[in-house]
Amino acid sequence: MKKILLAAAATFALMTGVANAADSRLNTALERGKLLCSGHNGSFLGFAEVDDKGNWKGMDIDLCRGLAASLFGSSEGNLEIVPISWAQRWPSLQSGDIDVVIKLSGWTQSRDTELNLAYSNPYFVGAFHVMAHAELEAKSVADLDGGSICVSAGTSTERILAAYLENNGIEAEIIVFEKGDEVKAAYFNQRCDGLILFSPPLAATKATAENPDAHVILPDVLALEPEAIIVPEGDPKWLDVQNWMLSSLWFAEINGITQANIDEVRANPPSSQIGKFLGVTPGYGERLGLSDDWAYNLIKEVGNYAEIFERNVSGPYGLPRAMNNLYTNGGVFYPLVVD
Ligand SMILES: N[C@@H](CCC(=O)N[C@@H](CS)C(=O)NCC(=O)O)C(=O)O
Repeated sequence: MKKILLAAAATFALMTGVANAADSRLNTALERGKLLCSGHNGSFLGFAEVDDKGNWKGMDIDLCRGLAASLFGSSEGNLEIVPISWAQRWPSLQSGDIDVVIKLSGWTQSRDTELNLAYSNPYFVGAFHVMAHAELEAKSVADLDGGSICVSAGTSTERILAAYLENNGIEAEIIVFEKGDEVKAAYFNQRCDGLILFSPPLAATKATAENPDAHVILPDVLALEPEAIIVPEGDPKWLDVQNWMLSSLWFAEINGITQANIDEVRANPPSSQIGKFLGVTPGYGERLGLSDDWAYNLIKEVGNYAEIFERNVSGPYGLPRAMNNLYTNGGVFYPLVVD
């Protein structure tokens, strides 16, 4: 009887994707002693860029590094960036080839429901725009009617483009490629009249083009997309770690805690709340299954949210914080309550 009950419980857990604490991917990563985090198949400017020696950088990579530091104290020797395409994100996560998807991934209903994925609070909100060859003199996406637009396969961008064209009665051919580099090369080789990208990589693509003035970013906002960290559904412990990591980046920013001053702040915390946040007094880590000084290790490794944004996005590509600012500066982000 007991056996049958156990088997039934296991089947239920499989069907619903409910994991107990022991099967959490948090434990899998801790036991392995290494975090397996999503990379990109090529360079995705601002978020996951790789050089010819295989060194990664970018905002998503910093979040991977920060997560590894939160788990292990430092990312050094404890992080593997696994290069995957956009389309490989979900199979790689489900198979365990990666522990987490941190790859500028949009929260869409089909992914949320049909693919059994769970989303953190968004960490980036961005707009989709189309860039066109200036010689076409297009003033909006409607002026590309009868033409073509290039897009990456297996992305929400592909669906957003199709919906926008349909909703606005614009007849443009959608040409898809698997790799971001192919999409951009096709556009630059005049295979398509327009190129749709998320605004940060689009700004970067224009800025680094051979002749930036030969391209115009059209003003239409095709959609806004909130980007979140994604874990398998039914693993609340692992999801909690993602949410508290993101929150800690905003908590540090709002309290003026930076990579440079964190040791000073920790030596003399200005409040008991900040003392707890930095692990001077216990509590902030234990409840998550982490060490109490995990947030200290996180900020020490990558800095606060503003520092990550400046290092990867606004510094190199000039993209303003805009709605990705803290609410105190007119943006949409805020930390959760540290108590
Ligand atoms: N947010 C998208 C993924 C990002 C995306 O759509 N990337 C597109 C538009 S920025 C692309 O073509 N990226 C260029 C590249 O892969 O280099 C999703 O969740 O599916």
